[in-house]
Amino acid sequence: EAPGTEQELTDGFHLVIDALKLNGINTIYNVPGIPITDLGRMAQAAGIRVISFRHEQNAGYAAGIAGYLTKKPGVCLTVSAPGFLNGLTALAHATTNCYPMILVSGSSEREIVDLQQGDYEEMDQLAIAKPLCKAAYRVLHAQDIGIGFARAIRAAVSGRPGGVYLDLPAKLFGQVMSADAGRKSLVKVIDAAPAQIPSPASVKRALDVLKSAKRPLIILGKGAAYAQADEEIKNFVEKSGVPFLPMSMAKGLLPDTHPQCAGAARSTVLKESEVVLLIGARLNWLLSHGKGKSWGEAPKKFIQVDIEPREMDSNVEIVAPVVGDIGSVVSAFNQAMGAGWTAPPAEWTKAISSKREENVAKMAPKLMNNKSPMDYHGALGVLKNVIKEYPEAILVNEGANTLDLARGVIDMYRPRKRLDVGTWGVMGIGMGQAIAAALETGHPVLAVEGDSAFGFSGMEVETICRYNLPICVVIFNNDGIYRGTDVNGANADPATTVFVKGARYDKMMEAFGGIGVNATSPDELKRAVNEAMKSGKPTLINAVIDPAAGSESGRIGNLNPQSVLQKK
Ligand code: OXT
Ligand code: ADP
Ligand code: MG
Repeated sequence: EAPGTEQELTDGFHLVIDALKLNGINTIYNVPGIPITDLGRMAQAAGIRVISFRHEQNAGYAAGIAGYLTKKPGVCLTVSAPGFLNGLTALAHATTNCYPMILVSGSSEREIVDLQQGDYEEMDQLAIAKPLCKAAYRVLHAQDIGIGFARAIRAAVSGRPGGVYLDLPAKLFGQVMSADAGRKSLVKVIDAAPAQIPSPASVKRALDVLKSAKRPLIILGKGAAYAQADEEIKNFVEKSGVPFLPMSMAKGLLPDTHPQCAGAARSTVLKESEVVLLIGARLNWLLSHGKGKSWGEAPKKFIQVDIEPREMDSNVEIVAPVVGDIGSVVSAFNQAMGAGWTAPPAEWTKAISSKREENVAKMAPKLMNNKSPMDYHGALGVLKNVIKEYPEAILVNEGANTLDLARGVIDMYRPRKRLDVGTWGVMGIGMGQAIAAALETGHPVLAVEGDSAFGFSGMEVETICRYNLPICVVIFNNDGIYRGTDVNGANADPATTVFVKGARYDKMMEAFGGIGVNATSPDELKRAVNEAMKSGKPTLINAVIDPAAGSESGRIGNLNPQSVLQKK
């Protein structure tokens, strides 16, 4: 180049930021450090929201649920080896749950890592990430940043969504190239998640099977909620007249109070149904793999709608597989049904309604008790009314008893308002998911947390206060995991499942300037939550629950292996 002619330059830092912005990614969930601290600063300066957490796992859970809520990949940014590994659990979780997410991690010198010469935070991150996510890529040259991000975005959201790992070695960020060539190297991903239209034959086969059923059932899973085809799904369910059972995170896709909702008659519909249409729900452990005692004696026929062809016949035979995206499939159903659809026999729908009414009536008085210390039902009765009053609020929920009982008690009214532990039943999603939900939707968040569950991400209450988010955390404090009453007969150590008795989690929130409340009765709880929902101020309520109230593993105690030798 001739001396004196100044060429406009760009570098790896700026190309990463430009690639994100070009593709409409406006938020990064991160923990700063070498080599990505400046990337975070520059991204913030360029107008991207950079949310800094206290631990990468929580940033990762935030990114995953942001992906679920928005259908755009949530981005988590971490440092090398330990930061990467901290984020990796969340990436695996996103993949397991079909949430689109990209984990972007800085990494050490390739040459030194490959020769294993002991670099700062040395680790072959790409190799480690690969088996735990949907796709993993490394970018070595600044001119490939554009294509690297395009691949990552498309891999995360197309087909069955999932987690993608993107490895960015430290050296990449400082690499310089001409700004013009840099701009040209960027890729705007066109139609990142193309519609996948089902074959007309598969649609007809599915409707024929459904129509022929005397006792049909629709099961809605979180794939159906993710699809954002809310109107189409509602129209289809209502037009069909078929009872529906929402999986945990599909609650609210249609209101739990909808006359066709069979959520409160779960055992009955699983046992007695004859044809089951799965929409965005897998026949995994949560549905007892589609067989065995919970499915009863009556022979079943399964129809399944899913974007992933390999999901079909994964556990039992699927007589009518429909492969496509849920929006396209359900609108094809709606069109093909025409006007002449007859509702299922009243005998079936009435049997379900009466079972449902029976269960609801059985539960109602438990929800009204004003015991102190509280039991689960007394406290949940209050929270049920809060969500009824604020149906736009997002409910985040984890724990064992705290999870299982809240799922049953708290009715949901709108789609994608219930966010919980997902397919793995993982503790630790709480604060990350609450923070992302507040940021991505602008709605208030109510996080209902077991005291153990909360502990996995509790330090993020500082993050909640720092960003002044409208999050109300209610901790069901029963002094331990499942219960606070276990005793160790062998030595002076506490039993493995119990915590410090009478702990005051509310003080943690006060330490960072938020509002802390200790609530010992349903009345106190009600006052505190209502105040939090009204004020929108970061709030943590320590709800004192009877330590004897819970049961081992909540409703899944049957999954614990038993020892015949164990001395009781
Ligand atoms: O029809 P029937 O008669 O059967 O009745 C059903 C419904 O019809 C009825 N129902 C209703 N009745 C009336 N009204 C209404 N509105 C209504 N709605 C429903 O109620 C019953 C039950 O309905 P449900 O819930 O739908 O059905 P069911 O049979 O339970 O469904 C089966 C499942 C499997 C689908 C369901 O149970 C489910 O989704 N379960 C998920 C369970 C789960 O994921 N649990 C979390 C993991 S447990 C555990 O391993 C824990 N750990 C270990 C650990 C984990 N997980 N992660 C990590 C990273 N490390 C370690 C730990 C540490 S839990 C845990 C901490 C626990 O302690 P905490 O302090 O946090 O919590 P507490 O227990 O509170 O102390
Ligand atoms: P749940 O836990 O609620 O039962 P799962 O996570 O088991 O739900 O199942 C979700 C399913 O939805 C997955 O099999 C996934 O492939 C599918 N899925 C996700 N998004 C879509 C979509 N847009 N169209 C079709 N299927 C989808
Ligand atoms: Mg507990």
